[in-house]
Amino acid sequence: MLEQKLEYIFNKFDHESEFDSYQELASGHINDTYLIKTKEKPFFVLQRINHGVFKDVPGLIENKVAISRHIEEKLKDLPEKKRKRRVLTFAKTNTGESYYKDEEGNYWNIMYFIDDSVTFEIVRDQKIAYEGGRLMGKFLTLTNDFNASKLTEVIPKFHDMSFRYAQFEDALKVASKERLNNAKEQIKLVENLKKEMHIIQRLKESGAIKTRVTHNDTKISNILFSSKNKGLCVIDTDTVMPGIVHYDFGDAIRTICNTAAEDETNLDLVEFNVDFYKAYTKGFLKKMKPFLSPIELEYLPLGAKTMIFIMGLRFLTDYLNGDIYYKTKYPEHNFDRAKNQFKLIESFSEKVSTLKKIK
Ligand code: GN1
Ligand code: MG
Repeated sequence: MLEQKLEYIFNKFDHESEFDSYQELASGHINDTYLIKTKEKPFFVLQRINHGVFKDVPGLIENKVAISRHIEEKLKDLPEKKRKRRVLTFAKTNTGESYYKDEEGNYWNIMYFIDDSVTFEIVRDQKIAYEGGRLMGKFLTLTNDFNASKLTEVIPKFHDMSFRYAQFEDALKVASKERLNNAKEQIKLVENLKKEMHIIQRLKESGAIKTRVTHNDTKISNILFSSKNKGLCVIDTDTVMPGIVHYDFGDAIRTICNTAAEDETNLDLVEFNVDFYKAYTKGFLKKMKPFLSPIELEYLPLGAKTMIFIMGLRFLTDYLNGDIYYKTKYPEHNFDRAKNQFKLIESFSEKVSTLKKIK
C-alpha cells in the first residue's frame, strides 16, 4: 500500500528513473523520509513535509532550492560529479514545480541521493568532529553573501528563547498532574536558568550579534560524510532561514559532544566531550573565523549551552503537552530526551572554563 503510494508520488517527478523499492529513513522527528531505490542509480530521497509543523511548505521548498542553487554556483569550478556530492540537488515535478501536492493535501519533494556516504548519530572519533565543524563552517561561509531577508521564516521564532519559555509556561497549565510531578526537578532547572538562557537572544535583539543565513538543525545526523569520513554535504535544509551563528554552532555541538544519543536513557553515559568540542571548533573556525566578530566568537560556548538547553526545553514542553509535536516511540520518550539534554548541560557546565579557552 505504502509502496504503491510512494511509487505513484515518485513518478510525479521528472527524473527518468524507474522505481524499484523503498526504505524508510526514520531518524527525523517531524517529516517522513524514504530512500527510493531505482532499477539503475541514482537513488532518490523522497520526503513528505509535515505541514502541521511547517505552515508554509512552498516557502520552505523555495528556501532550500535557492540555497542549494547559491552553493552550486559557488562550487561551479568543481567537476559536475563532485559538485553533486557537495550540495543537495532537488528534482522538479513533471509540471516543473519543486514539490508535489497529493490528493490528501500532503506535500512531497525529492532529492538525488548522495551515494557512497554515511551519517552518524553519535561521534566516536575526533576526526569526525573536526570534519563536521569544517563542513558546517563551509556551509555558512558559502551562504554568507546570500541575503537572509529573502528567506521565508519557515517556523517563526524557531530558536527564540522567550517564545520557547512562553510555550513551556503554557504547557505547565495543561499538563497532567502525573507529568508535572515527574518533571518537578526539570521544571525547576528551566526556571533557574531563565536569565542566562536569554543572554544570546538579547545580544541578537540589540544588533550586537548579526543575523545571517543559518541552517538551524545542524545535528550530526544532518552532516553527510564520505566513506573515508570526509565531510561531504550538509543535508536537511528544511529549516534554513535567518538566524545567528550560535544556533548552528551550538546545535552541532549539542550532538557531536554528547557521548551518547540524544535519547539515551542511561544518563551515566551522557557526558560532554571536550576533545570533540576542540576538534569541531577547530574545523568550524578554520572556515568561519574571518566572518565572525569578536563578540560572536566570545559567545560561542554560551551558544552551545543555549542550544542544548533549548532542545531540552522543547522536549520537556512536548512531554508536558502530552507529546503533540515530536514523533515518539514510547510514552516517556520526550521526557527521556529532555533529561538527557539537561544532563549534558550539567556536564557542559562542569567543563565550561576549559571550553572558554578554546578559540
Ligand atoms: C527535529 O525532524 P528533525 O529530526 O530533522 C526538530 C529540530 C530538533 C531535532 C532534535 C522542525 O528535527 O529542531 O533539533 O528534531 N525540527 C523541527 O533531534 O522542530
Ligand atoms: Mg530537521
